[in-house]
Amino acid sequence: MSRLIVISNRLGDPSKPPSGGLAVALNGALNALGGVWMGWSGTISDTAKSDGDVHTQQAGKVTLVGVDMNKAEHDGYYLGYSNSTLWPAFHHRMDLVENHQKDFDQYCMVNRTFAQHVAKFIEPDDVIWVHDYHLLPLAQELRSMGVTNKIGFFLHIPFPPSQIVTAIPGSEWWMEAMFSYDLIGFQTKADATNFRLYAERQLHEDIGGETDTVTGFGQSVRVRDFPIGIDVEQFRALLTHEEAIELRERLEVRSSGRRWITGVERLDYSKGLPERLKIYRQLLHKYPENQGTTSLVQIAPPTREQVEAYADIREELELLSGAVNGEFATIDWTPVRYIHRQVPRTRLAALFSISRVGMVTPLRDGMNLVAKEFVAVQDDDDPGVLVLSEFAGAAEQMKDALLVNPYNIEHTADALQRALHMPLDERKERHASLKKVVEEGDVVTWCRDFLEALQKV
Ligand code: GDG
Repeated sequence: MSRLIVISNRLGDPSKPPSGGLAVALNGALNALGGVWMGWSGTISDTAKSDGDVHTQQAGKVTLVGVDMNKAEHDGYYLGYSNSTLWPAFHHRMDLVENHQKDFDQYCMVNRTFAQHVAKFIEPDDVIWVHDYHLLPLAQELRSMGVTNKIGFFLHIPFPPSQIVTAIPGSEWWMEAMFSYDLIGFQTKADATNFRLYAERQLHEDIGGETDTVTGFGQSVRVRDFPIGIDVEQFRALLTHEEAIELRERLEVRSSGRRWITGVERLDYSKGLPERLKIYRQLLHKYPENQGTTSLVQIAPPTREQVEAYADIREELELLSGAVNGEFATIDWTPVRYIHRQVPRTRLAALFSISRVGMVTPLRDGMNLVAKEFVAVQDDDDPGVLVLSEFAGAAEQMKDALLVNPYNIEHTADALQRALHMPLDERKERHASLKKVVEEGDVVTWCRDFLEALQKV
């Protein structure tokens, strides 16, 4: 079996146990196969050389390679082109896209630097797995250095329709570069189709029938959906931690006769947070029986605060949650509990498990793992209901959630009302089907399927 080389924007901290499912799955595959994980160390150092300072550390069969960045690189590659150009555009927010040549130049340079560093560790039989939009052109850089190994790429965020792709400054360059991969994995069939249609519409290629192979720029790449999952057992096990047990007990006492609607996501404009508060406000207006009995708990930890669009969304959310509370709160009932801090995972699991509704209503999302985490910890005998945006990748698999269009405030408020008052039999039936999807498509399966497909190319 070949060794595995993983390259992602951020290298996990090996001194801490991996918290997310992705780190668990990648660590699992790396430990089984041996290999290298390379990414940004998390350090911004003004003394970092323009070609990056590199630190290596051995953890069993895995070599961890952390690359430092200087401020110009971090600003241009990470805050700039990755998160102010690609992220908004891939989430259909062309109004937020910034276009700065210096950001694009840093993006190209950092990708080249990453390729130069990782090339030193690559052995002839290794397979290489590159992650996410920060590193779209990495394979082409490696090919130009003579690397002939199999290289796969997985995109964690949505892949937009071709008209959006062509509107992104720099896209013709990295679209061509993407054809240097052997395999590209997307979250959904819809994303994979968008990629194929780009080849047909922009490159005038014949994409033929049901084949996974897409041709462009004289090269061919395999393209398929690999929906990511969670580590189901690890997430469920959080409920046995003392902190989770204690929180559940406290919430259960407080919530006798009350219902919780829960939302958890980074404070990102793609997650539809202002719309969620408007939907909840509409629920309280249209169905006043929920006043005094139903609360929305919204956890939204800060993210990418140096990017301007994120400061704007924070302000909007604070105004809206204040307004809903001002309008509806009573002395002994708070409608919205808005927490703008990171909450420990044990507490998240406990909160999901006592919630009547999981409200996962992004305006656009690659997959959305919160939807799967919510389902994983429901009580089979009295499960909560998942209200899920049709614009989350997860909607392609989780068809027994209540699927909603979060832009339609009125209809989504109706769906929320339906979820809050759904009879037990229907809740159980929907939950059983969703649980099967989550268990059968866990993160270990995702990782194995991708690597098997890459080996076979
Ligand atoms: C990208 C794509 C795709 C959230 N708040 C807290 C916290 N979280 C955890 C959640 C979940 C994770 O962060 C978020 O994952 P998502 O999938 O929901 O979203 P993104 O961060 O945008 O991830 C996405 C994913 O990549 C994987 O491919 O699904 O579409 O955008 O695990 O529980 N965790 C803790 N405290 C919090 O306050 N501890």
